[in-house]
Amino acid sequence: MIDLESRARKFAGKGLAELTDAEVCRLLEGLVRERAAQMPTNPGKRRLYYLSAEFLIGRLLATNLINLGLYGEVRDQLAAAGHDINRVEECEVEPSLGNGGLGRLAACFLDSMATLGLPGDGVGLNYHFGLFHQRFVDGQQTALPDEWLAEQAWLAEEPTSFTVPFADFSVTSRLYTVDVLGYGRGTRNRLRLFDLVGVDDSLVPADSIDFDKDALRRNLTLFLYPDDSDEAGRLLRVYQQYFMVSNAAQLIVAEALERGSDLHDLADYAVVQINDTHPTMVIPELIRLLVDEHGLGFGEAVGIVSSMVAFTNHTILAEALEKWPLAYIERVSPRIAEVIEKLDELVRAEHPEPQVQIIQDGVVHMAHLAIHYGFSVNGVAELHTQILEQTELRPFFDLYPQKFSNKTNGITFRRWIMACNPALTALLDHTLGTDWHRTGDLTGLLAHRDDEEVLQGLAAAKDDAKARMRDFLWHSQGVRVPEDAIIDVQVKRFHEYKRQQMLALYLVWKWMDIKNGNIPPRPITVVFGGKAAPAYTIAQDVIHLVLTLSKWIAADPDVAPYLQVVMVENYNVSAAERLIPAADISEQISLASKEASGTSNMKFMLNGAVTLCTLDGANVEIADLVGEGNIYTFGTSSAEVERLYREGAYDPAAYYRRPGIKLLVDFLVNPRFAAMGNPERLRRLHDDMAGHDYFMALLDLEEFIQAKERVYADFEDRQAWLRKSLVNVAQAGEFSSDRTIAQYDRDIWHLR
Ligand code: 26Q
Repeated sequence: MIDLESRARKFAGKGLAELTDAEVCRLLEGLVRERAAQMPTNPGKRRLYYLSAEFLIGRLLATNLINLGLYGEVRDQLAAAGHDINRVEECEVEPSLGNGGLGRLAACFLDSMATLGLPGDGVGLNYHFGLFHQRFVDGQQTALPDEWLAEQAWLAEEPTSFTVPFADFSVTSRLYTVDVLGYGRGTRNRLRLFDLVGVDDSLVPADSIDFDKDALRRNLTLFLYPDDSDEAGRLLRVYQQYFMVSNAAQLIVAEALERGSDLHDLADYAVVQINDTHPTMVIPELIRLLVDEHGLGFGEAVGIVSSMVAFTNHTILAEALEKWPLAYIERVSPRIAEVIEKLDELVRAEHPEPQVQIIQDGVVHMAHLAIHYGFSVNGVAELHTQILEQTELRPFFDLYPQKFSNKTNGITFRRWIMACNPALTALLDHTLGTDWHRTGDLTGLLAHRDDEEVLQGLAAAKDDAKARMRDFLWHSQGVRVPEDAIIDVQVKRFHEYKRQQMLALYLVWKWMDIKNGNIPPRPITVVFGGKAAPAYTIAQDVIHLVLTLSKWIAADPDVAPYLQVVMVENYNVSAAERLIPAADISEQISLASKEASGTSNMKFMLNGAVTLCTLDGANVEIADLVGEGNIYTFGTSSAEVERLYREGAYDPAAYYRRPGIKLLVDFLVNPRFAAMGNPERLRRLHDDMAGHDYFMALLDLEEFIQAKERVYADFEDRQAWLRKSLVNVAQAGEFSSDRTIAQYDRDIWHLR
């Protein structure tokens, strides 16, 4: 039992009812911290260190209360004192310490490791400014600094501190900890974030994200990278990465020593999972420490480290694979450059094939380093892993087939249904009991596919989520959404391969169709959300197109009652928690072969949305699970897309010339439309789509339009739709990150 009333008196000298929502929030944060402090960390000789440049943890109050088993009690006591717990939750700043999928995955994994009682901590950087805050000005994205640190409540300063030696200076670090509480477990893990002593927040101005990239002694942990577009920025990124991995390596060694390791047996004490290539330099750094600081022989050190480090790949886009000039690494740390050169020589001696070398033309291929000197390589969905093995990393798979495996991504159910969708959670609890909170098993729902009460319950839960979303959109964006609208959502980073531009072209088509008198049976609201890297011009242009379309349609009285386009400003984890539960349709329309997995697809499915997708990433597995009648797939297969690239056989101009397509693309340069936006941006996007279209949006456009019309029509058979929705929820258990983490442990980490 907790007594919030007496806690309030102690905390602020007034009753619970007298506190502001913000004060209640502080009170509850204190309660959580107090409970966490009493919990022991998960025990185990071999500990997992999950190294990641990003941990997109989102707000923590609600999920921490859920994991402590206190949420219901707190909600009820607050309600009795006149406080709405949702309003209280909104008083917390969101830590946006990640860009998107990769960072959010790391956060879900932390929750699952703690829930399974595995001894595993996250290790990363304590960015003073998280992912930029997005604002729309004149129909365009502007980027503002995200100053989250001043108001956060979860970081605790630790006595731990290390010296990180750079080429011509050294810096001191300081460790901060965020407790990670397992669901109903009584133990905890930690997210451990290193900060730079002497970091200078004043380098970042209030109104822009430009700062002095050369002030290295003062900026190493200032800023989370949204891209790597300029030279000074790229070099800073290497400094930042080395700062991260040097701290991580020193921590790993120090803790192993403390627990009795003689370092020859370090691999019995620690296993390191690296989240994409960003922390790859932990390999040479661990070797450096073992050799230079602890006197081990080079060969032995290489052997030890190679049996400790496992690598997850998250991308098949060639341009996103990290390659750093050796000269950069030399400037950051000559010793690390030297270790990498030695590792490269060892590879050369053994494997002469040029395509598997670590250093090629003076450039270090980070993934190659990680594969040769790690013991495990995994992809994040079945199709993705298959493409890695058969195409992208084929020469490596031929060398080391035993290192490769698939670990399909997952999401934590505590946040992505229990915290964000109370009505659906209550329905599932009522129908199935609460075992699914831990097992993730929702297949019991299948027995209810013809159960009228459950189907109506699903409809009511969706209505509840939609009401919450409307409230959110009204209060945060000033947008009104009709009560009976179909909610059709595409939320993710703006990137050409994700093809938001294809959905925008569909909207042009739909606008024309309604203009022609084809009135939809109910209003359709299409919701976009996402940020574009500030230096990624075409992605900015696509955002601009969406914003301009939104304005254009809203201004057309013939169409506005039936079609609405909402572009949510500053899409982040908190916005996702409001939008995803409300969705009827989940847009997962990447060019097949390009999306490694996707994880929002899993969140939407769990919340009862029906997926409209290409057979890409984990969509393929979703389609297998729910079966043909419960998902809409369209578009060119990944094998065919790969062939088109290989043979240079895609000709966008040929598609552009088709009359139906030309009409839509040319709408971007229609003088009346262009006058509503920025003609230069729209012209550039038009020309790119018509003549270049690297990610083949026009290739699948016609099929996409047909599929969308089918989905909207099918939505009107309410009974049949609810059944599809039920099957999606029922089969979502496969995508619990508890399942994913159990597989990492079983196949890679062997923690217990
Ligand atoms: C690299 C170099 C310099 C600066 C920045 C970066 C950088 C930063 C972030 C490169 C990549 C990222 C993020 C990648 C990412 O989020 N990938 C997504 O990972 C998800 C989890 O596995 C998958 O579901 C998505 O399919 C994949 O796109």
